[in-house]
Amino acid sequence: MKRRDLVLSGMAGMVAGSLRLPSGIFRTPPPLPSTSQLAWQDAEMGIFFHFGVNTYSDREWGDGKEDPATFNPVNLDCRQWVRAAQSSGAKYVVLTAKHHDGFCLWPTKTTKHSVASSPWKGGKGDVVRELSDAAKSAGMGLGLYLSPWDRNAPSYGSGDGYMDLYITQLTELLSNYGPVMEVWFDGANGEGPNGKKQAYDWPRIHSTVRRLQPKAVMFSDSGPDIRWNGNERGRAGDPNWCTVDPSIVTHPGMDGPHIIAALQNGNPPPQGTVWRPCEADVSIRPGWFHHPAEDAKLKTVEQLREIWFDSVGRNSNLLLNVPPNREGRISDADVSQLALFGSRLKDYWAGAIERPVRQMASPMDGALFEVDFNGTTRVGGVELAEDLRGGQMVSKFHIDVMVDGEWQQVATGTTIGHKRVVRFTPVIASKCRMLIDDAIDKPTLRSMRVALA
Ligand code: FUL
Repeated sequence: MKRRDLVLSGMAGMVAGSLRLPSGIFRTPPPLPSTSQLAWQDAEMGIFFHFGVNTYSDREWGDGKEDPATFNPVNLDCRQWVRAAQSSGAKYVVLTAKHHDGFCLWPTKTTKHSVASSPWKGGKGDVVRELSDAAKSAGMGLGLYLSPWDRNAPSYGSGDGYMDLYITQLTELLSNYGPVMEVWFDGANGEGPNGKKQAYDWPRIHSTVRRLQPKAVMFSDSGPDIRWNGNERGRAGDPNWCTVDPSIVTHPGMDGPHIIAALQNGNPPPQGTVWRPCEADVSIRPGWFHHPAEDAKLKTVEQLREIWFDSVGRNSNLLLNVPPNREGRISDADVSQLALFGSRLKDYWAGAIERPVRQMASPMDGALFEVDFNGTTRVGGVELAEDLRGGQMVSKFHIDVMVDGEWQQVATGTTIGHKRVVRFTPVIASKCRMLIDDAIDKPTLRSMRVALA
């Protein structure tokens, strides 16, 4: 959106003084995040655990005919999962409580196709309980994935009959395990055991979550609270708006280039009327479930770091899948990779220059935010963050550094949002500044830090 589209109000903005930055207001107020959405965006990174009968059958999609007797994680240790997750810097975990095969990792009353029919702990085990306890004591958020597609439930495809079962499962999960931060609805929707497809009653599903866990955010292609990023490579779009036009992706499972573009980029206001930031999911391994043949095919730490730059560094959360193995543990290779990834991220920001942002009047057509290094230093990247409480505003900016007393432009960017990281060829400089070239309305910068190189 261009400035000429704004209704100029003449009001003094957050960006003060003689600037010619848009000082307009919306005809209608901009979409704003809820407290839960903001808290979730601040969490930035989660670890996904795909675990279930597929772990034992060595498949990615079970057909629902798996024998529960195959499920036996003799050394299950969810505290080890959570420790591994934390070492990467992640703040929440998400478990496949039920994948498309219909096998439930908690002792549900709705079906025998669950841990209760397995030999694990004599049928008295409950993976959801163990993970929720481990996450709680580590201070991590808990997310639960409950696949709407169920290839085991005989009622699948029957309409209300299956919806009743699904709502009961959701009710069990959201009533018995303490606070749930995120509920993950997968877009995959195939046929059930009778060859029938099910029409999902999304309003009923959403209202159940709101009633039982009002603070949880709901993920799906179409939200309602957070959206899929449009690929399974963990890469967010550029630009990436937290706001969307909800009439484009109306339900999970839609496909086509304009759907993917909407998921990747969102839509700026005024077309974007709903706050629905994105989550980028990707697996550390080729598959989502653990397969021994993939033990040596982990993404490198360098690849993981690039994924972080292209997701968290582009106004998206990152949900990195690290699948537990048949023993019920995260394999050693994955554990080390997570820890190394976490420390590489810390290294990148070690010594970063982070001062209270100085907001200055600029002779140029934009707001100016400047950081003085108090001497010269070699720098190679900038992290910007908008204060989203007033909405997401910046649509174009550039970065200059001062070299030998002269400003040099080193990077340009589009949206900022929760976080935006831009990297540039390392340079020895004495100051760094960010200029906003275009914005929806008056932006407020939350922070700016400059990475040493
Ligand atoms: C997809 C599923 O079909 C995959 O098995 C996996 O769970 C992935 C995260 O979402 O839609």
